Amino acid sequence: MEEKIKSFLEEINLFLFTNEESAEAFRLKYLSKKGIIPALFEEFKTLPPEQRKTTGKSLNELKQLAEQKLADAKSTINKSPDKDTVKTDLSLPGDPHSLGARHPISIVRKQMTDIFTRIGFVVSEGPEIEDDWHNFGALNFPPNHPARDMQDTFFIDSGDGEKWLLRTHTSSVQVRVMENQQPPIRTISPGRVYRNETISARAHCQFHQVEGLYIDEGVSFADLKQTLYYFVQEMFGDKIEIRFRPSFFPFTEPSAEMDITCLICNGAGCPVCKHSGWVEILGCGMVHPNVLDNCKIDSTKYTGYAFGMGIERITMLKFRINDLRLFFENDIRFLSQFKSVL
Ligand code: 2NL
Repeated sequence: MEEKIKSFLEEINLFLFTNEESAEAFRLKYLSKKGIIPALFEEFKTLPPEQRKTTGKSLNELKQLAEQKLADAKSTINKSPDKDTVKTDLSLPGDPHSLGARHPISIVRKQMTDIFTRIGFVVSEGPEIEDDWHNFGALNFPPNHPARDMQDTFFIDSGDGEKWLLRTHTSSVQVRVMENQQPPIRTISPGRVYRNETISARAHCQFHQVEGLYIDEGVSFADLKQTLYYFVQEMFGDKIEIRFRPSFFPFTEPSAEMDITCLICNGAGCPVCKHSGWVEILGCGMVHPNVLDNCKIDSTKYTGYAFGMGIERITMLKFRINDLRLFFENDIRFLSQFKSVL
């Protein structure tokens, strides 16, 4: 029995108190009615009288130790501020919250609108669901124009007999501005637009545009060229050159497309510019008199220029992105690369 008492003595000395639960477990194991120590006292009663003196002494010592340990543990646990937890290692590093990033399209849209607002353009926005008049009619699209075809435009069946569609350009916003305001008008319209295209690396059914419109007395094509030259130099740096090629749009006359020196090869020729040294970035022209008349602006008094460009195209050139689909997949591995920008 002396042996048993000795081993329990060691066990009790080594017992680790961490919280209230462990103190209660200790009490149940050693001191409660059905615990080890009362059981030892029962066993003690069966000993022959000559052994009782020494064994009784060690057994009392064991009991006192257990009671003392429990009392000490209880007082330290009650004093500790986070008494229910295992000791916290305050030197461990914390869990960081990772920062989000702006979408590259948002970064470039902001840069583009900032460049134009600095020279007096005002940002205008409008609905993405439009009627035929604001998207096509007012903009001088003839009734049989291919853009009005199901193949090119998403039409919406509203069930109320009205013909609705998802806007195919933000010119529709500028039509609303012209209907509500007389010249001088200087506005820039950024926004999402939709076209019924098969999705690939180079085409998508949704993309973003920035369109510009300036109407006043005596506005000329020279004003258009200088404004776009200013924009390109602000956006891409002062080494960039521009060139204009004749083009056609129903809403402008004359119309042109503008190219800039290829940013990838600096004009030397590469696969991105198809070895021409130039890349197309926008369409533009002088606002067609029919468009002004449709919006109740006197086309004998006023002239204006307009332009439209895709934000995706500018972003791809700026950040050297080669697949349009990346903009709409929201893959965190792509998006987090723009954390350091802006
Ligand atoms: C392109 C071509 C263009 C316009 C947009 C415009 C707006 C009004 C009147 C006349 Cl309200 N024109 N916008 C003009 C020329 C070209 O966009 O290729 N965009 C991506």
